[in-house]
Amino acid sequence: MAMNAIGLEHEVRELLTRLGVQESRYTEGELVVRTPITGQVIAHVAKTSGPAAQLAIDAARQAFLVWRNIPAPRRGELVRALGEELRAEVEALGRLVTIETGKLLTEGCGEVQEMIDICGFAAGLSRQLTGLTIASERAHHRMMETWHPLGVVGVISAFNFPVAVWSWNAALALVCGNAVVWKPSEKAPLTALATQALFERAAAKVGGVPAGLCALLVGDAQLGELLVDSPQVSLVSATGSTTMGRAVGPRLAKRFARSILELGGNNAAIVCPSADLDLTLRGIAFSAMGTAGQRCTSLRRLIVHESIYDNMVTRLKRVYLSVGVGDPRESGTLVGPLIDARSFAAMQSALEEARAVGATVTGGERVGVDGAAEAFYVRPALVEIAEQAAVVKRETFAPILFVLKYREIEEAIALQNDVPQGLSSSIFTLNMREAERFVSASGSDCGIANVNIGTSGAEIGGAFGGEKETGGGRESGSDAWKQYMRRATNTINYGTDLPLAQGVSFDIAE
Ligand code: UN1
Repeated sequence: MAMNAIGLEHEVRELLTRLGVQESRYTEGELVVRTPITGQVIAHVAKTSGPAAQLAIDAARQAFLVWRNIPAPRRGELVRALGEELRAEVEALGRLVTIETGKLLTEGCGEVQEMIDICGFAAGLSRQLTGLTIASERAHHRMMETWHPLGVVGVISAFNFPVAVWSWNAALALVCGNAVVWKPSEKAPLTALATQALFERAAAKVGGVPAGLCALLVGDAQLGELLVDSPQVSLVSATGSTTMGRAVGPRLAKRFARSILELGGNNAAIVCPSADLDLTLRGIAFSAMGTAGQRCTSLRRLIVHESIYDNMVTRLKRVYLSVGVGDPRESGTLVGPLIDARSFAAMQSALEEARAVGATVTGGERVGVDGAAEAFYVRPALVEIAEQAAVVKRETFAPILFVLKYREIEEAIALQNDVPQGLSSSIFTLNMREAERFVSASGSDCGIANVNIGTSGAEIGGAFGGEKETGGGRESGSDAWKQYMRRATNTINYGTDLPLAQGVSFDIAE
């Protein structure tokens, strides 16, 4: 396949200009940005220095002191305006996401749609930040809960959803009255610069937004550490590997700061004898091969009933051997490139490890693409394996699908749960007992448990996150907003007496 490599750097310039990013921000810097589509350099971004990052955190704190007193529905107007800017630029920002991460154009635009959706959700939420009233045991007393902004919210995001994850956090944090300081992945600073520019555009249109309310720190892990250790940052929401979470979590706990951790996933789907196999095949294909297996929700393990195993595996092999691998901008492509050489090496070493324990691997080899010698394209790998060996229990951020066989549903659920991670899971069945069992207390132990859809591609309306080594955080919809606020319990005495709770008497003589 021929590829127009020369045009990419020029296109990036055009997109960034259109999205409002100043040229000097991406031409004069020490951070070298490559596109995984060809492996070529497309920009040089200036890193934020330590002192500049500290100033940004200080400014965010000052902005918070103003922002917290602005009524929430008015704060919602800023988020609505951000959603409008994003809506106007879905194509441009979506294309930039594709160039920077290598995901398909439909997925790049889908990511921006996810941002628009959460802005809509948060704008509505800005009029629904409600609290409870609670029956008091004392006469002429009222108890209630009030929710208040926290302060500065730090967001650390990964390369694979370079902008949507920021928006899940920022949209909620902003309507809740917080300031936001964002440290994106070093591999994806361009989409972050563009998103920041769209935010500034929205803020200018709405007016009255304190300077420094949303800040962007571009650079390496040290800037993330600054957010983690800064006493001015009340909550850090971090997305990335379990290794990163192990470093970040205890440091935040040490200073009693809040954390939302979205770490590794090792998501499985169970395919039962009654499953609609055509639908199942499509569900598996999207979750396992979509985004080249580089979603935290990607399907990594398939647990198939022995009665349909051969049929399922034969059909899957056909799909794996014929799926279009190549330039994510081309319409025939379903699997784009891996992010970089390290990711390719990790995939190859996982496949080696699987072979060493007797697994049969279909696919997995590097695919040559014309004009992209420095890029890493792979055929997705289907790996038949007898047991859930160590390599299966680890998250390898690449398109590897391990296939296991089961006999009894209990055994399948036990296999599904027998990994350290707990993000997403699915069951494909038309048997309501199996489906209900799977979503019950003794079923899947994950934060997401689906029936007859794959493990990836969650909507923003639900709370997003997982259990065990996935970190336990929840972002996005439902009541995830509560994590971005502090709760106060208020007891108000509107009577003339002072009764004490629990019937305690404490009468003083004057
Ligand atoms: C991620 O991979 O970090 O459910 C997030 C999904 C997307 C989000 C993935 N909505 O696949």
